[in-house]
Amino acid sequence: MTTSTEPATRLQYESDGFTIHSQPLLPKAVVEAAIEGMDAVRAGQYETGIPPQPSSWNPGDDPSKLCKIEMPQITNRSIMELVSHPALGELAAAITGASMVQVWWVQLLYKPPVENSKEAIVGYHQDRQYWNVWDDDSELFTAWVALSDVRSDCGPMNFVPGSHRWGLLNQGDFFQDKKNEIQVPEGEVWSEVTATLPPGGVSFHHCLTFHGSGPNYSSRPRRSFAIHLRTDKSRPRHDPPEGLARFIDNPDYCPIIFGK
Ligand SMILES: O=C(O)CCC(=O)C(=O)O
Repeated sequence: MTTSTEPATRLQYESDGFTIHSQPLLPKAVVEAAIEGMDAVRAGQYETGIPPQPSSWNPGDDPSKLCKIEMPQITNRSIMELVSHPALGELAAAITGASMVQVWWVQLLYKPPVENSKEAIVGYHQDRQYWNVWDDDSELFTAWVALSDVRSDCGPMNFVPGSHRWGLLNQGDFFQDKKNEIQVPEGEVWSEVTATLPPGGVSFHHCLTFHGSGPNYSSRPRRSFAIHLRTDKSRPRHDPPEGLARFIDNPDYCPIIFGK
């Protein structure tokens, strides 16, 4: 895909550490099928016969908690179709200038409305603090695809512009709000940009960009997939790859969505 917005999008990603594609990128039918897939996985129905990877939320768990299920694409074909959609690969490559883009891990995220819970938040963190299985300087980033209309009242993600240049601070926590403990480097400023997205819209963020999200005050669930991507400029720390990188040699789990 070549659009006139590409250079601006790449520049924004490089300068801010994220970019928000607020027009639907993925076709409605793909999104709707993936919503059905999401509901099936949440109910413990595994179309391929393969369960997801061990997760912090399992079918039958408290519906008021943030539902985070690891590697849902291996259990459901419609989810695999969404995460491996060529439009995603092409935009990811345009943003990074990469010659290869691979999906290496996926998380299903379902944030219930606040009437059920105030605990369903994502604390500010840098993804890289959880990704030590990759060599330093590996090019790693995330495509966050909305399946529902993620408006400002739905607990959308917030990004801290420029924080991808602060290095790995190893502060913050996905599961708890520790924002007040994060020490902003001298001379830098903490500001937040909210990523509202329509169904099928996508944001991309660098692995060092601080991000988090608050409660969902709307009456609808916030539905999304965090699709963790790598480029040709990345290398696992171990041989064979370990931890979250352990499936990268299996294209049925980790499809290459751009290049070879
Ligand atoms: O869904 C959220 O609010 C945060 C997701 C996240 O941390 C990520 O995509 O890296």
